[in-house]
Amino acid sequence: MTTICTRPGPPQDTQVPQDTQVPQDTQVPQDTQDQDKEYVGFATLPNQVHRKTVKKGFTFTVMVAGESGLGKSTLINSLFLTDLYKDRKVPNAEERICQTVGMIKHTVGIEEKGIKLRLSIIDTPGFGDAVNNTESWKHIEDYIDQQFEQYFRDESGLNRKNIQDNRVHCLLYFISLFGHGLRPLDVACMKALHAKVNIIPLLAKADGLTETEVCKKKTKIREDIRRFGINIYQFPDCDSDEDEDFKTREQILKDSVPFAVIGSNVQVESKGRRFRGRSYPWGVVEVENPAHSDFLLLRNMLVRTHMQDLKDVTREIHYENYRAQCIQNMTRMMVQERKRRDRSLRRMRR
Ligand SMILES: Nc1nc2c(ncn2[C@@H]2O[C@H](COP(=O)(O)OP(=O)(O)OP(=O)(O)O)[C@@H](O)[C@H]2O)c(=O)[nH]1
Ligand SMILES: [Mg+2]
Repeated sequence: MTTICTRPGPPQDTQVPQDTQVPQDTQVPQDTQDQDKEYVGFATLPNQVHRKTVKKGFTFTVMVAGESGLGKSTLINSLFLTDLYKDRKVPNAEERICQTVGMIKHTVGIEEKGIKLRLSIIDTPGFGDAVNNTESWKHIEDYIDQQFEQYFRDESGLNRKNIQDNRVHCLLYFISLFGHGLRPLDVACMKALHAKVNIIPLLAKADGLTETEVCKKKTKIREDIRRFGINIYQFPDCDSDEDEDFKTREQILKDSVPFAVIGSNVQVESKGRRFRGRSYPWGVVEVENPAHSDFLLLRNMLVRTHMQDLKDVTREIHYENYRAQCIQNMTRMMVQERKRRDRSLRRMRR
């Protein structure tokens, strides 16, 4: 077998300098010596991978989409505990028009226990307000495509080191609580995007519904998703050797789709506690109370349990499809170009 790629320089970490070798008189217990004989050492590979990836840091990009006024901006603000709109002022009519066509990308660098995460959140103007809503999601589709295109270009370029991954890993799709299941616009939009991005459907403003209504709406939305052949993000199946606790948690997650969410930008005070919530004349709703909404389930899933899987599916399925399509188009163009050249050569010879 020939080695294609080698790293320059001597393998520093394989040579133990004389002075750092274990002194002969140091007593190493017999069972440790036996173990050392049995192990080659590749069991440390996960540690090596861990160290390397931690050094590089992580990136994750979330995007929101859905009809206007469903609480997209409010929810992403609540989700990542950052007041992204601290200096938000009530926009005048002119600014409102700007807002509806503009896409806003917020990037926050977060560090937790030495792990760095560059989190990008893309807020999009809601659609459905216009007289003609045909393809009102086009700006979202274009944005996703542009990120794939940029990545494909960077990856095919000469310098492939330090490529910035701006691909959209997840699209939180907001569904109105007022509809009976999915509206035609939701179906059209989700079908236009489902092959490009991981769609996670959300039932917006769940505080406007009773518990039974939430259950009924969820069932209807799930039925519609199946009926219209929409491919939303599929949670990975559990391995048979996973513990029961893990399997139960995963099942709860799967059964909760679409996640019923509540957003709020303010802290409310009730019974001596301060929390992110919404205050009404008849009581308060807590954004992070599992009895009130699936907000915590969603945040845990995005940040704690499924971030890597969302990235893997983006890379292995959505981006691969895009890449294959690009290569196919390029090949087709090259063949056409060659045929055209051959034809003109033949004409010249005649
Ligand atoms: N009842 C209720 N109201 C909410 C909730 N989330 C947001 N709102 C309110 O709904 C209104 C619209 O919220 P936004 O977050 O601006 O909605 P949006 O989807 O970003 O709207 P566009 O940017 O126009 O698409 C605001 O008055 C929010 O306070 C919620 O969970 N429940
Ligand atoms: Mg908004």
